[in-house]
Amino acid sequence: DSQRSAYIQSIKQLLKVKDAVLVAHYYCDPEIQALAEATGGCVADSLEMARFGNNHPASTLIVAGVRFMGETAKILTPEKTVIMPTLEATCSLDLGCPPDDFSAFCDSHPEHTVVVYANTSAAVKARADWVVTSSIAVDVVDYLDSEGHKILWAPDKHLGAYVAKQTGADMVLWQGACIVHDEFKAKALRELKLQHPDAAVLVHPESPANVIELADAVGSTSQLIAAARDLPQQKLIVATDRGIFYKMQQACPGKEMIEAPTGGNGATCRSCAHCPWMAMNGLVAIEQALLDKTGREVFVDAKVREKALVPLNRMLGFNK
Ligand code: CIZ
Ligand code: SF4
Repeated sequence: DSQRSAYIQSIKQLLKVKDAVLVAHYYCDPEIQALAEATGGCVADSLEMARFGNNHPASTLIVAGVRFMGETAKILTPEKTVIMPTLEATCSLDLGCPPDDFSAFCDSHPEHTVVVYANTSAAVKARADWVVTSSIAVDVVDYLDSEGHKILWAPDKHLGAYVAKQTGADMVLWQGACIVHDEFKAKALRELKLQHPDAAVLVHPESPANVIELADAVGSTSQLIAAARDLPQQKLIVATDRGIFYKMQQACPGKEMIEAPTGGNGATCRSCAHCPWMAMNGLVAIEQALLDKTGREVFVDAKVREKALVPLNRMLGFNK
């Protein structure tokens, strides 16, 4: 409608005036992803968002995603102004891994190499030897295992269990979960597969193990988009945040996409799987952030930044 297009016009103008670029995650609402694309920004997973922000010449980054993504951007490019549509956009994995408790957990496993998922606070990253995203978790752990490391993994227990299974590495796991992916249900998915025997099942590894077992492809958001394009099936059942359908449909426009079921009673819940924090990145909030960054700018303590930069740079420099 006309109000939405007025916001879009205003944001386009403000991005130019403020020398800013919009970096959006795949789980943001489709109109935000479209706006990032239309304005020379990017739509990506957290690893590529970090790379893009790092390499882009704009002096201000608007990070449409969740808090840890803004923090990562600030850690990597402290000279830039990093703004988020709202600093309230957090993540259940980050919330479920408080730095002090995590540090005590590390202290109780002194012989372990600490590998943390990108979905953590800067303070947790500062305590880690490695940061990984789901797109490189298996490769990094496989490499560390081959070098003889025992691994302490945090915070996502499902992703940790999946990585341990794939690599055979010796891993102790923090017991965190993503409130979105933890809701996918194996029983209902099995029933949905029976209704659509010709469909391929795509699952993000933050989902429970019994859901992952039913998958034809398991991977990070960018890996699932590639699998959607490359698999021969014309029908796809997808277990991850529904925001991903925007890029998935671009990657394979002819294919039919079905949301994997959440909730226990066998009912396919349409549009349940959407991160409430990703959903906070709306047009109004983006415009406000560009007009007045007060209370929306990301800062990271200098000492924390210096420590967190080490495992983050390992992640960015890792080539399997
Ligand atoms: O679930 C998330 O927040 C993901 C998949 C983040 C990422 O690595 O892009
Ligand atoms: Fe965190 Fe899950 Fe939301 Fe991703 S989808 S930001 S892991 S709560």
